[in-house]
Amino acid sequence: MLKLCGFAVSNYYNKVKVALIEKGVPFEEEQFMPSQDAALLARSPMGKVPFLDLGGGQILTESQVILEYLEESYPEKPLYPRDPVARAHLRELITHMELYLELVARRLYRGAFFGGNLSDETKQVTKTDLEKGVRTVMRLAKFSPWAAGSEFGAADCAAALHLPLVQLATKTVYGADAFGEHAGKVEAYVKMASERPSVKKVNDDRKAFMEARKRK
Ligand SMILES: N[C@@H](CCC(=O)N[C@@H](CS)C(=O)NCC(=O)O)C(=O)O
Repeated sequence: MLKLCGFAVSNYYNKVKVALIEKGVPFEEEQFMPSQDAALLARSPMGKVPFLDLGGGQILTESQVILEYLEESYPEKPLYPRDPVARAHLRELITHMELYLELVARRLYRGAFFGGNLSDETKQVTKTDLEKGVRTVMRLAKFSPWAAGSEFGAADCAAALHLPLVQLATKTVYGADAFGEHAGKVEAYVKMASERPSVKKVNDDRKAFMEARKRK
């Protein structure tokens, strides 16, 4: 059986978990925290999570690579449209969302979630970069009602996990949502997505993980 490795607070781990649940693919989970330990590096060369253990010594890293593998291996419940142009646009949206929004907002996570210090320069440069990321994502996303159109798909596996994190980080650091005038639209989308059983499951698992951590 496929084994999804990582931990329940990781948005990239949860992106893959939502895809597995949506596609109805059986899987197990094994907890790994990101690190530079040799044991993890032997499985995940950057020491990141998630990674997917396919069995037989085959391991895949990088959430988007894993999503594409799942789509090709389990096509019965597709998360991508058939039309090549629509497929490409969906991939384009995910790429922009991750490169220009989530990865940029990630610079704030240490300060927003772990009590670390952020320099004024980091805050300022990140704010400017986030404005560009928000502009590009709002131009490419449809939210009609799902991120790439009328069907829940791979873009939602990413958006449902990344967008609320970007909102939370920016509200915490700047006291204002990076989505600015689009904040209400994004919030409505996130709320709708969070009612979907796959997304609800990963959100519940994340809360349980965090509660268990607090008790330790
Ligand atoms: N591009 C990677 C990003 C994964 C990622 O950054 N995961 C975080 C946890 S949410 C991590 O492992 N961070 C540790 C690190 O960056 O060294 C993917 O899509 O899988």
